[in-house]
Amino acid sequence: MATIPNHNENLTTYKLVVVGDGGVGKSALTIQFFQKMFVEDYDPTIEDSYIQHTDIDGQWCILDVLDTAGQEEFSAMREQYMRTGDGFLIVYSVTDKSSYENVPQFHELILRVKDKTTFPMLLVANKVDLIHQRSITEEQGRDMADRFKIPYIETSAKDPPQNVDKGFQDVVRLIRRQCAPTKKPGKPSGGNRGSCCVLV
Ligand SMILES: Nc1nc2c(ncn2[C@@H]2O[C@H](COP(=O)(O)OP(=O)(O)OP(=O)(O)O)[C@@H](O)[C@H]2O)c(=O)[nH]1
Ligand SMILES: [Mg+2]
Repeated sequence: MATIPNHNENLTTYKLVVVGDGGVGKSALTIQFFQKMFVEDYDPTIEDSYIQHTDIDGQWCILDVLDTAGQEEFSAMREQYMRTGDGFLIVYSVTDKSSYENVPQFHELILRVKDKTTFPMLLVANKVDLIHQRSITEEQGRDMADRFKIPYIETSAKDPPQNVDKGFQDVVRLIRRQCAPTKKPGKPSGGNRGSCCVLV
């Protein structure tokens, strides 16, 4: 059984932002992760946020996830929410070619807003359960991720979920890795326990 987290402890908060075109499954993934259910209906999001204590690799933390609007009419809000993110899931649907083609726009905007050449983010190819409607192959997805030097994951928010928890957890791992103290030669590895940067 998992240890009950001590709420008085100074837990690290990770702010994750889920971006991507409208209808690719950002809300379905987020709701599957937080509420363990699949939302069948499409109800376009304006902006929703979810917060939860969670144990990732034996370290408790607070996950604060912003599920954003993919629809073009809300695109003016993008820079604002990107400023707040510690890590990003860039989601496209393997059944929707234009959502794949729009990935570079999200990637570029994140780097521009953060004024960085790299930032913790994960390319998420969602709806892989829809095998017969698939128009973007795994190879195309991996090529895009390699081009941006970011990790790639294939997911399905539909029951039974595939890689949903791993997607969110992997972004936290990327943030932690970025924050981990560099190992000095001759010194024992301290890993990234007791993270060097509290992101709250
Ligand atoms: N089969 C299948 N359907 C999915 C999956 N993920 C989402 N959907 C469906 O796709 C539709 C759109 O999903 P949403 O999660 O609302 O999409 P969104 O990216 O949040 O869209 P916006 O809020 O407009 O940006 C819904 O009908 C979902 O049930 C998936 O992995 N597999
Ligand atoms: Mg949504």
